[in-house]
Amino acid sequence: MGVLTETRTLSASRGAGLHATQETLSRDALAALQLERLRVTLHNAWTHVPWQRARLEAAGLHPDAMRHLDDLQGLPFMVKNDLRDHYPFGLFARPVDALARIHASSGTTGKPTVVGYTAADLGRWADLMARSMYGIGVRPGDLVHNAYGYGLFTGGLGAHAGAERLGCPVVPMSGGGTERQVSLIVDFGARVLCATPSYALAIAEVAEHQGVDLRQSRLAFGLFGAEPWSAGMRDEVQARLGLKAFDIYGLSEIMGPGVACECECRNGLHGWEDHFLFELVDPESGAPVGEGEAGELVITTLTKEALPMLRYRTRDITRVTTQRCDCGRTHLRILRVTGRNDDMLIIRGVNVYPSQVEAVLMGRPGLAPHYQLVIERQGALDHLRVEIESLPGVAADRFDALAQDAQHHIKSLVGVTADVVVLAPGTLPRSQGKAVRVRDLRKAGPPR
Ligand code: DLL
Repeated sequence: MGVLTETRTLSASRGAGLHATQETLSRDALAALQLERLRVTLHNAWTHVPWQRARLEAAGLHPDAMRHLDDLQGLPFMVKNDLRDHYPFGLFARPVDALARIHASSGTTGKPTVVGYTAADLGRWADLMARSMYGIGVRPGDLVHNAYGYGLFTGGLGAHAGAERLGCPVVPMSGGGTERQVSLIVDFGARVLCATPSYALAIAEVAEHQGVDLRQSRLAFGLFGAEPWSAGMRDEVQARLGLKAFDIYGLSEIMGPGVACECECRNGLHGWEDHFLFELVDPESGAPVGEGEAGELVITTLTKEALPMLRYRTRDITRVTTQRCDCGRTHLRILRVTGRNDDMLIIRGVNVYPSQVEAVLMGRPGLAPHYQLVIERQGALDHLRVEIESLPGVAADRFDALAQDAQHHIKSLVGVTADVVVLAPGTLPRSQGKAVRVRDLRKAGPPR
């Protein structure tokens, strides 16, 4: 049976992982499997995607001539614009009538990025989501409350299919209607909450306003991702929802949620190497960076039929380790994704990721975990203003002192000068999906 049509029996009964054999393959066995699957993927791309074939030919890479995984490094990277340039289906390796589903990400400018799946692709995606959920401790029968958005975004349907595959009943809530989310979490006895971390926090806040203590609910696991979040944010959502929060990573171009996920050790996210080849490169030069160094994640799909992606630059900055995890899984771990390359701000020559500012702000006395960075042009210089809410009950005459304190810590820990403005609770918009952390007023023209 070819690897692209493989079916697998899920055995949840033994071993640490749902797919214990695949999750604990030796690094050598994993590399051998990756090479075999890479050849199949290259064949698929070569045969069915003219643009990919031209690239492979130009790089002198015939699929059969692949001797080593490193041979792939001769191939130039793919970027998001390659998908946009071939909008909508130009890079698909299957005709539309052979697809089972299409997703798309909106993007702020221009055409959306469109991705497609065969039925077998959807099956493998469900498997990987089920594997990810099992790895954090979710078990068949646990009720999953899914507050990721359903629709073109991959979060909702991705988590949904994974939960069903694992044998969990799913409540397909999608985002929004937060008061109702709170009642159903309590009334149905959800064990698992799937949401962006910022929306999980919004749910906690609405529950508190309603006088509902979700810490007393049956919630035990949070599977949070789709946006960067800091360790402080993890502490916050855990304390307010009374669950253990886990980080899950993915992107629609590669699959959707479940490309990588934390295990019970919560010491990095296992990137599922039997289905993806991960590289880490210097974002400037494109050269490989060593283990433990920060770089941009580049991913090649190894089992996708409909949309094989070869050396896709994710723009996500992280670090990687191949050291064996205490859980026994051998698949590499990507460390917390601190932000996208595109999110990086340059404020008076200092490079800043919003998540760095978040890491400083979380847990500072008197401050709530609701913030936004506002970038303005002042004369020839960019200026950063950090707007953050106070905790409820903090007297307004303390706001200035809290702002001074936060400003000082941002300067000393991130190295950037910011004006901090402390606002009353409830002032800033709440997210129902991915939080908008940056308001860039530089492109809005001069103030009127
Ligand atoms: O956000 C897929 C997803 C859904 C992942 C639900 C996890 C949970 P896209 O909308 O295509 O797909 O956005 C992908 O979101 O390149 C990262 O920049 C960011 N991202 C996703 N997960 C994380 C995470 C989904 N755990 C983009 N930490 C990615 C930080 C994340 N950033």
